Amino acid sequence: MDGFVTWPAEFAARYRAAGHWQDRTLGEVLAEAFAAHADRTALVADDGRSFTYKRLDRLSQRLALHLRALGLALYDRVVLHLPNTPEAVIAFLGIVRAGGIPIMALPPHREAEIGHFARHAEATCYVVGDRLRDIDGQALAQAVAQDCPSLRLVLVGGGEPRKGFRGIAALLEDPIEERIAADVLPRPDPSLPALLLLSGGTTGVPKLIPRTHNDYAVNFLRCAEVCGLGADTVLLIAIPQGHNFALGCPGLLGTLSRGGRELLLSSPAPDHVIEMMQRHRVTHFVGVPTMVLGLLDHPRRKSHDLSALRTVITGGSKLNPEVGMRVRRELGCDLQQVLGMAEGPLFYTRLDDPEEVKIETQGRLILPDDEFRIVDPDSGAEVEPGAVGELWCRGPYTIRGYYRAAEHNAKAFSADGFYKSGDLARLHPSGNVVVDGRIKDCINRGGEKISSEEVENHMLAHPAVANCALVAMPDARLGEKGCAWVVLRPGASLTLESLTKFLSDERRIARFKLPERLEITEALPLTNVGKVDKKALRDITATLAARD
Ligand code: OOB
Repeated sequence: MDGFVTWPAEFAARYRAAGHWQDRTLGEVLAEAFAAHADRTALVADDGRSFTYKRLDRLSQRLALHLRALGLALYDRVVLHLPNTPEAVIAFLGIVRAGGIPIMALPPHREAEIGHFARHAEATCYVVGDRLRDIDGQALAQAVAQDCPSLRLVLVGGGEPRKGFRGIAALLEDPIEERIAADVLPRPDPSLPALLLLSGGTTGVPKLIPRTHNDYAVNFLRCAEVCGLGADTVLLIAIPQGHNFALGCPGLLGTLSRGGRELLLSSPAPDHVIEMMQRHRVTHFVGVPTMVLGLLDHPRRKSHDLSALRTVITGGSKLNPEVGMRVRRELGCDLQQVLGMAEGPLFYTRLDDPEEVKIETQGRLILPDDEFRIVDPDSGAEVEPGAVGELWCRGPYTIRGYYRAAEHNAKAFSADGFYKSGDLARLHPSGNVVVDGRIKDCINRGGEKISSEEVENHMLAHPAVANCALVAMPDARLGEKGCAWVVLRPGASLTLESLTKFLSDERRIARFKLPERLEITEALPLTNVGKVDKKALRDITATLAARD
């Protein structure tokens, strides 16, 4: 497959010999779960619908057959862009079972992001929600289709499909399996990509992350084990289903692999979450630290029965240890931290780690063949144990390269194949790691990653902007938000409103990427090599934000 970087043969052999890679497709791994738990409930949604394993199996196979009949070929890329509804689960499973490769877009993505994914990967199909919060999905699809010649099929989830589009609901009602045998579905090579995740992003355009059947299967199977999931698990997902954390860490797939049940919520609003946790007797809460805080601080928490809750699994951004302590104290359940990345590496605290290790560290890698280094980012030399350095990783489920990104790959990976995370970390005496900042140029807005360079490129297109920088400013609830620093063109003026309106209406970028503060300056501070001094800007921004 062009643009896909595989593991060197000696590593592939090692990962197979150790049993991490089993040369089964995701479809085959999940078929086992569908057969073993047929009559159990696999999925419950907050719209009241619920699905047994048998029904999920039948519907996803039906959709796979329809996709095949509609012309989807083996390894065709499909942009998957649905809100958190059962259709998102069925479509994911259906695409994978048809041998297609879903690109896991996030609901807030708009023309800028979707158009880029579709063109870059030459997608042939786009699966879009009729509505994605305040976005008109079908209008978005019309705009993307105009600009992406490879796109042949648009499938719509929810609502009435507009001219030229097909509705998922109608396909799911048509029992094509009575006309066409399942053996028309091609079997993908398990060592090739099964899905494309999105990178948190530090570059001008978001990168696509190829995850193979072999690597993603061991990813979610092992996560389910590390998190202690079982047939009695009710796992709550309120972050986007297409995000790695919600999909396979352990997420939907880990839960299914154990015969458990996923409760899929359309919104992470604390009122809704707490209500659903009580009603469905949730045992595992999955969320970013902002959501954990929302739960702890909920004014009516005590009047809700959350006694089924066993574990709060949190990651995506740094958990304040104080908040971690409150989980045990106020919710009376266990806390499990995960430092995860779409590129692969997964660090989890273990359920039998000492209490302070669970609270103060972000965990350790999950497979014996996982490797990590903490290095001086300039020389690549390992730092003294306990010192802070950049975290590098390599292993059976960590990619060796982004999809179709040879130039960037040369910088993002070491010569011997370690992924350079851009995160700063140190080794804790327990053997776990502690995240201690980052060197990559991005903003972590409550777990949502914003690439500064990407937004800066869009800002530079504004006629009033001569130069600019986007940096993080501290925020009590979200951890960080974006602050734009702008040098104006002579005689020009700019307000935060006019800038965000431009980014939103003209540049069509996702709303979470919009700057939330604007500072006008005569000149941006520079480092002694002449680059914009982001550290200095972050420091000034923090001071300004603290003053308000
Ligand atoms: C998860 O994945 P991504 O790809 O959205 O973001 C990865 C980045 C990491 O490089 C790190 O900067 C940050 O998010 N991060 C954390 C963290 N977990 C992720 N920073 C501090 N503490 C943590 N616990 O965010 C992700 C993927 C799978 C599972 C969980 C999270």
